[in-house]
Amino acid sequence: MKRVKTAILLSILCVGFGLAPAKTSEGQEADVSPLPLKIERAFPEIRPRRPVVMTTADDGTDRLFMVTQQGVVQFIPNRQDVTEDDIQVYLDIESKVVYDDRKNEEGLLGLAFHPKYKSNGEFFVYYTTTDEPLTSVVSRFRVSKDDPNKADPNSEEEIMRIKQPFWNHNGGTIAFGTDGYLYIGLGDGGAFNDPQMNGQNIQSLLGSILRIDVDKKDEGKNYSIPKDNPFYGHPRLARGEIYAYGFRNVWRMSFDRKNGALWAADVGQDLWEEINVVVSGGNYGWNLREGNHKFGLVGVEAQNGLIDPIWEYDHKVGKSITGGCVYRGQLLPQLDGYYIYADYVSGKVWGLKYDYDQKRVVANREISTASIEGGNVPVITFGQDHQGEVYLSDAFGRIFRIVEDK
Ligand SMILES: [Ca+2]
Repeated sequence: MKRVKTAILLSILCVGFGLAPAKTSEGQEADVSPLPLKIERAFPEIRPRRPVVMTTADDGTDRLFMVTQQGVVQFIPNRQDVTEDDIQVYLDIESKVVYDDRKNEEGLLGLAFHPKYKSNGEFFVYYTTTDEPLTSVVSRFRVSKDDPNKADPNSEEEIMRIKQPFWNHNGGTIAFGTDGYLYIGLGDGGAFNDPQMNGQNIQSLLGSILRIDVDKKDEGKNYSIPKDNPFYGHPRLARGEIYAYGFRNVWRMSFDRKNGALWAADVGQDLWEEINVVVSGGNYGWNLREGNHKFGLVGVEAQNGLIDPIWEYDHKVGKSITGGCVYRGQLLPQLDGYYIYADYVSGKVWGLKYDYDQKRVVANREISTASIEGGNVPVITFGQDHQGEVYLSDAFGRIFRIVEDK
């Protein structure tokens, strides 16, 4: 009852200040006033093809690496005045990668530099290969021995192959946690409703986030399964690689640089887009739940064992979430701790603040896209540079940054 009264009071206060209160389906109240920030073009002279990853090698050089979904890893010096002539090709595997504009969930989808890249020269990619049948590959490559600006194209070592039943829902984010392990986000395999029930099947890698050690090799594998993985040591019951499961198609996950928390945005099917803070062994509900709601004929009400998202929005707000990262940069201290995300279809961008201790969202505030031609931005990914400054890119190859809205 107290909670209801507080909610009513907050609603009145918000209306009083001209703000509409926002609620998740669990009744949380959050500050939804717009952030006094806006999106503007970054690196305005360049327009790479579908830049689905933007990241740093964290090797002391201030290069911003960009992955084209078609299969090329490029970098630019991290200066706003760069031109097309400044773009350098680091690795070109386009001939190995399947990509088709009509099937735009395939391609070179992930890139992660080893935390010790500066000394070992290793980096990792995730791509859908041209091999039949449909397959995703996670591979290790190395920088060339005599040129720090080129990868050695012959250094590929496949870490893992994952068979894909359908062309869509390939996930594809790979990222190193602060624990030094490689995390791999996999979709449910595709089609509608997760027909193979991969999300809830812990004997299938699909529909899961994996956690592997790429510095060691178990017998018969090119990687090792960390002993503290939640399903370690029970190969007949579950795949030891699984860190968390119950996902439909995580489109972008990232680690909070301050505390190592893993954030994953899961793209919804019918009604709800969701944001999760992921813990070891967690079951995030798909395909029994979509957002905070029962899904499908066999869906279930919330219960122990299924973890609902920390935030959701419905398909009146947007139809396909693009997850970003928690801002820990220097240029915008007022944005510190906000998780930046977007919706690909509605073209809106938000900053969401989560209280890790209280486990509740305290703010979900829009960041203006009004100054961008067209007024909305079909964001396909987010990235961070060496300093933690955040970049966004859209399907047209435009790259953006966040600045004060003066
Ligand atoms: Ca979920």
